[in-house]
Amino acid sequence: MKVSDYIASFLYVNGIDHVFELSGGMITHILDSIHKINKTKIISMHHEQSASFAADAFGRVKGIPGVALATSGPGATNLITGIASCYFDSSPAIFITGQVNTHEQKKDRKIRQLGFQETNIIEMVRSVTKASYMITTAESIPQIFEAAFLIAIQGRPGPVIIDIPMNLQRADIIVNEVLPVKPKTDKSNIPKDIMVEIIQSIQQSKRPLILAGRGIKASFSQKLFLDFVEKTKIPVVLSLLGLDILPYENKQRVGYIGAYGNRWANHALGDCDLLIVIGSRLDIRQTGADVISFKGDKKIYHIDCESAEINNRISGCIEILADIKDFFISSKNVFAKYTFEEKLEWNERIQKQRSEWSDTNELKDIKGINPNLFIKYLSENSDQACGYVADVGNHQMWTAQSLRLKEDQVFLTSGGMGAMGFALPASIGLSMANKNKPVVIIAGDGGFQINIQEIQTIVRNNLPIKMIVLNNKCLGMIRQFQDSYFESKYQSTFWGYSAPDFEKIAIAYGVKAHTIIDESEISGAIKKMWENKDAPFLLQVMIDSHVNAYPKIAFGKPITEMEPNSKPIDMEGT
Ligand SMILES: Cc1ncc(C[n+]2csc(CCOP(=O)(O)OP(=O)(O)O)c2C)c(N)n1
Repeated sequence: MKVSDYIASFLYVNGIDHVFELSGGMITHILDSIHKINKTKIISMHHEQSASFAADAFGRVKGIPGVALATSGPGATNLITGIASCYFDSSPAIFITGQVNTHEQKKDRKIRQLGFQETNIIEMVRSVTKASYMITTAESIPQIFEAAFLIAIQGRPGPVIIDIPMNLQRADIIVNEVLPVKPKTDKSNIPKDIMVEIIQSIQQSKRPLILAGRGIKASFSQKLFLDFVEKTKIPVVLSLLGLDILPYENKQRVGYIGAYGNRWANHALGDCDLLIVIGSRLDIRQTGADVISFKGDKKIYHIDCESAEINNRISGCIEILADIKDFFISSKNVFAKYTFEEKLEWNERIQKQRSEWSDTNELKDIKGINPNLFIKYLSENSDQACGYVADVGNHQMWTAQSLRLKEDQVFLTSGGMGAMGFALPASIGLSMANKNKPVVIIAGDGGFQINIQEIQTIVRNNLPIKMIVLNNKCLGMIRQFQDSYFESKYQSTFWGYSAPDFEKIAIAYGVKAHTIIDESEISGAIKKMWENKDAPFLLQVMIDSHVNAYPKIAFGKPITEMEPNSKPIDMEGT
């Protein structure tokens, strides 16, 4: 069997029905084989970075690896941002890069390059992959693909790269049958004692809280999580990547926490006496820089599948090292015999703060459209969407603060990598992972310009992607940073920066588009956007350049002290 035919068969046998790529000489054999076998759809994009983000989104929601391919040299290096995004946000993915023929590789020679476009991609991405393979023999390929698949999905999911020289792609190997890979079924061993201890802690606590992170979705245990939450009656705060774990209407959902978290949710996090952290790594964007006040006197149970993530920044946590799904299965059995009371006073306090500090009232005296209000209205009127993808910047924070997610709607964004340019290509992966259902993107004018070329991929594939550009004519998040720390000297964010009229750009691509400048136009614009639910649409929402993302933790202070009321005591490094 030709190696490239084996690869194509491996992909479809393992349920990978879409791959994302930009062509080049060194991957032509593989593309030709995928085309010939005709089971997996090849989605040709206009930048390998986009292909990597689409694969990230696809893998994130499907739970099997998203796959992106690129040619050697610039194709491979263009994948790197997306590879790192998968690594930091725990998305299962396999990246396949073509490499020059084995006899054209420089190997140990003290030269820079031998073959045209020869680049050592494996060395470059070692620190942002779970495993990286440079293929040296054709016979090793089946074993390496099986290993890559398992590594990508098992434990904490992440990316694997396989670099395949051109001559080995066209070699022949002996394969009797290409079979699906069987994941291992090892179970984490969680001692019953610790479960009983958690139960007692919950019963004794006056102000218990759960912090839910992406680990719950990554382990596909959302349903089990719901059972856990209902059983224990504990209110839940959500991290940025955990935003879609509970629908907005769930009565135990408190809100979004962190650097730009909902004020009432950050207060709940600051004031709780018992915190159960599940699948969240307590990074600086969640806890703020003041780790001492974050820990305070509270008891923290931290459940995660990676030991190094526990007691990392926040010390004094009680470690439960387990696969999240196993934790829920085990807790279900042990917790069944116990009853839990709702902590009425605590819940009332949270609800009171929530009504006093509503997310749509944070921005005072602004000109034009209030972005929080826009996001609220958008999400209250977009039931047709299977999910939302936010890019990176202030618009991402307004979205996280104000999105009213319905049951089963997903929310994706670039968390750990924080990569501008993520939303447009990721929406393609998300829609395709959901049988081409509608997806809403929320992007800023800066990030949208990074992968704007993918409007063409949307058009060619006739995807129902609704692109919302919150156009504040500046790189808003960094412009806000310059207001805080650089006396409003707006170099490179406002000064020396520009954005086009995105409505005109969309029309040039053949996409219907519309622009609004006033709050009175919001309702009509969203109706227009959904008039044809199956077609792409671009809505440009003009936002005043000086509108900030608030509240924001006053950097260096406790999580409960937020700008604009409180001022930072330190300069953030992120
Ligand atoms: C690829 C990349 N480059 C630079 C940054 C730094 N950065 C973070 S937010 C931001 C501004 C984003 O501007 P825009 O997309 O217009 O969104 P806004 O903040 O205005 O809502 C920048 C430059 C980044 N996160 N990613």
